[in-house]
Amino acid sequence: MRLAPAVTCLALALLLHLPAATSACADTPLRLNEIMAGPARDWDGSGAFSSRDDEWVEVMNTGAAAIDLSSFLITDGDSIPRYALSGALAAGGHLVIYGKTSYDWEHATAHPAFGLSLSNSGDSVMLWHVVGAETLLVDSYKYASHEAAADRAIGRHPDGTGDWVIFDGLNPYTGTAPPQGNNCNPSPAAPNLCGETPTRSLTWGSVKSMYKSR
Ligand SMILES: [Ca+2]
Ligand SMILES: [Ca+2]
Repeated sequence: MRLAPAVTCLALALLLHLPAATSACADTPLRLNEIMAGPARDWDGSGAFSSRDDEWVEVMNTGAAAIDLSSFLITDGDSIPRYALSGALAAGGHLVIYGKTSYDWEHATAHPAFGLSLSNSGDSVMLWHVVGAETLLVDSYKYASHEAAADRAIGRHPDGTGDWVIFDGLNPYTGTAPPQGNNCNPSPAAPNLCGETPTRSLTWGSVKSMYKSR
């Protein structure tokens, strides 16, 4: 069953361990856009595969202006902070947080250090916005185990705004449980495309800025 967004925000906010959570949803164009919970290759380009470090979560600025990311947090289903974003994200921009980035942040900030901690048997990813004394839920996605199989990403399609589908080009899903796969490849730090022509071209400068957060 899919809950209405307002109900989802209320239910999840009540579970939050962070101080002063509220039942409201934040008004920001930043969205969760793609999730790799079951990596089976070296996604972060470190030269080695790690089931912890090579997990990733992609966020997208779906708005028309740049966003200051300094008050956004990512948690998994247990609501423990896994990463606090920083810097800015251009209009239409995509940013990937790898498990290694999360692990390093957890170490530096004295949080339990497990990386993004995305369970392969199903979990949730939540994006929060700290506004004054309140911590508002911006976006969340709960996935099942078939969405977290090896090298399958779950992402919005169309990019930024669509429903969640499995980008399963690297490991096709043949079962019947929703969501289904689209046989397209995961796209960390790039638009979630599947057959369509990119609507905007990336400059080399914008590509470099996306990877600065690694
Ligand atoms: Ca790696
Ligand atoms: Ca993507």
